[in-house]
Amino acid sequence: MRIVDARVIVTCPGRNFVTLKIVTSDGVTGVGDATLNGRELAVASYLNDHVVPTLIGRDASRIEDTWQYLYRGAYWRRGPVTMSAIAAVDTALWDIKGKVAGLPVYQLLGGRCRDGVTVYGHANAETVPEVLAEVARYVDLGYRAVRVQTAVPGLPATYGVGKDRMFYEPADAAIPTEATWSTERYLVHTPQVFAAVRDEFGPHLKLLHDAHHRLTPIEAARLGKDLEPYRLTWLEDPVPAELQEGFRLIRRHTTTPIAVGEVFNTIFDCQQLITEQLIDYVRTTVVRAGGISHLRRIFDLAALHHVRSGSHGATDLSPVCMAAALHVDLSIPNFGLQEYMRHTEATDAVFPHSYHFADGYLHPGEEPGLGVDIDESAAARYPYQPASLPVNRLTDGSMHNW
Ligand code: KDG
Ligand code: MG
Repeated sequence: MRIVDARVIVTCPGRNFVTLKIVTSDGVTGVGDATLNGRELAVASYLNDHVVPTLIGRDASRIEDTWQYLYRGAYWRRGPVTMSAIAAVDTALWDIKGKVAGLPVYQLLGGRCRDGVTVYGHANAETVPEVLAEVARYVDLGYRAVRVQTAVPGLPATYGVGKDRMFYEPADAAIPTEATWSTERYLVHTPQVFAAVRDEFGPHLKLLHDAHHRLTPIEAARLGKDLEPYRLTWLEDPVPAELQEGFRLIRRHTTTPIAVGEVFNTIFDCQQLITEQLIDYVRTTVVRAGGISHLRRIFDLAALHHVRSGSHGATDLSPVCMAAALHVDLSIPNFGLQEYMRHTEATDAVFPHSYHFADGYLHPGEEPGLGVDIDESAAARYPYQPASLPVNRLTDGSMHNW
């Protein structure tokens, strides 16, 4: 079974997505997500110019060998562009393998470890009373876990708080918009938000919060300590993770669990964090971390060290990535939580899928392969639109992390 065609499809049904569709000599097709928010065309070019020509004629059943070929063969290892491109090929080949076997991919990965995949949604709003109403909306929908973000009083706009309620999308302009940040204001405000949410919803709802890489280790330690009474399931991305040793300092001061990893692209980005047990959840996902094959390696290493998965599932990861993530989530022993930001109706129509939400869980469905596809004629109706993620400045104008 040879690869006879590989097409890179860029579409913008509300936001940009890059999808690879591989076709075999038997007419079986497989899809992989290659979307890298704000840098979509870089991955499309990497695939079109450097990967697709090497795929034609290759044996579609050799997933690991193809992964090694693309990883070692690039010479320039790692990085989000390379690893998103490799992820797309790997995911599409797992999809094909499942279809050929007549089995959903989670069965090829060892079968179910659980009945469903627990997901968390995003409650975000300007004020505390408004965010309480948003959390209530998710609880009413059946969610068992909710991420909570509010505006910080005194700042014009804050990460995680969008115009739309269910469909937060930060990539909002061709040239990045500029946000303003004050760590001092944020550190005072955030514990008050969680005090109110815990008070309203009691001890059992899982609560999460994303600091989005904005703190220093000692500031993160302070926030973790101040949040301890509200028993968060995790505090996400407290500091930028280039300096992995920084997490030792956070750990020394707080029992608030730490989640990191949506920007990681290989096992080497989280090796120290995992093996030194500096984190509790690793948030890598299929498209960012080299596909199903490499993500499984990360989660296996994590399992040895009592670290659980918490895969990224923002709207900039396509339904193809979400479907693939669910097959992994269902089949690993150390699953923690899966992020689930809903896609718009237009996106769902371009990517018909069998996964579905029920009672706080996502289920990948029982279709052979991943159970997701791209409707190419629907995709063609939504041409690429340039869109960038914002940048962030402190109140004195200095550049900060967004
Ligand atoms: O493209 C960037 C988004 O995926 C990111 O801002 C979302 O941090 C995020 C999250 O946890 O979903
Ligand atoms: Mg995040």
